[in-house]
Amino acid sequence: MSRYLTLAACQTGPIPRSATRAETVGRLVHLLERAAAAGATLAVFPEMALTTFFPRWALTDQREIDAFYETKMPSTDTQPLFDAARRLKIGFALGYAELCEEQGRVRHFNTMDLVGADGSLLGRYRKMHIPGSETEEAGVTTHLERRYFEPGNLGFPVFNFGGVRVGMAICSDRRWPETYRMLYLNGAQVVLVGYNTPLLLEEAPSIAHLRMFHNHLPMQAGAYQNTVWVAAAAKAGLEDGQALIGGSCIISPAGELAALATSLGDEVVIHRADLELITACQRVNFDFARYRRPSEYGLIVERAGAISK
Ligand code: CDV
Repeated sequence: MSRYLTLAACQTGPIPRSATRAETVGRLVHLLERAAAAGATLAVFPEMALTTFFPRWALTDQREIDAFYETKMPSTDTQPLFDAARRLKIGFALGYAELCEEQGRVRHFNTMDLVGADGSLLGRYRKMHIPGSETEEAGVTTHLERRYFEPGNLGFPVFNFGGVRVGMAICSDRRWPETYRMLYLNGAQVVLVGYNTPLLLEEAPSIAHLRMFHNHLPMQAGAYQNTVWVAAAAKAGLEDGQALIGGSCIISPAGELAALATSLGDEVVIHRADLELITACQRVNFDFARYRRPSEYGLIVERAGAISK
């Protein structure tokens, strides 16, 4: 295994509802070309990178809703991305809305696929932490992911990408420490994250200015506390009337922001990740097998929320 892996976080600007899949895939191929030209061999695209972030709307027409989902990966529309990976010798992780049939029923997942540098499908992750609600609440900015997706059912898998162990996480997943710990314990060295984070959501006005801080804080903590590299790609800018935060980045196992987006548009954020830094960080603070106390952590899997007295 080589000591270095050059990572690319391929941020996109808004993907309007009016864009065709072919147009959007064309933009993603262009980003992949820029990433490969800069020396990257593994890239990550945002959550739901093929469509507008439709869970901002309470849609009711099932045909209209189903048009946002992919039923096949690759499809005729997405095949150019897989061809580009093979041509450019660069792998990628792609977030999209997945519609499939499992256990005799139709399922909807918020999914990310990992594709190898030969264009083959290496693995799949389905978002675990589905935020928001199913229906609109009066006076509240809506985030209706629970209307459109069920929680993932594939665990926190880690895949072999040319000798490097890679896991994935999708948007809200990045705020939960369990995500990184599960991926770390499954052997991850690199965690690829895709996200769509609205700039404004209902929360205490006194902390509204901390949106970008709260974007990076859990990813930096997750990287540091689990000694993994994190590459995170945002959808950014004003998409169909809603401002998305951006801030795509690459974070080292020391928790440092190694590279950061400077725009709210299509942009490639690159960093040559030193995989040896993982061992160095483990040496200083995190000899996990020696110091962790799994026998004392039972509550973490027994309870979802704290008990109220
Ligand atoms: N797409 C997301 O999962 N968004 C969530 C919030 C803002 C609802 C996020 O953590 O960014």
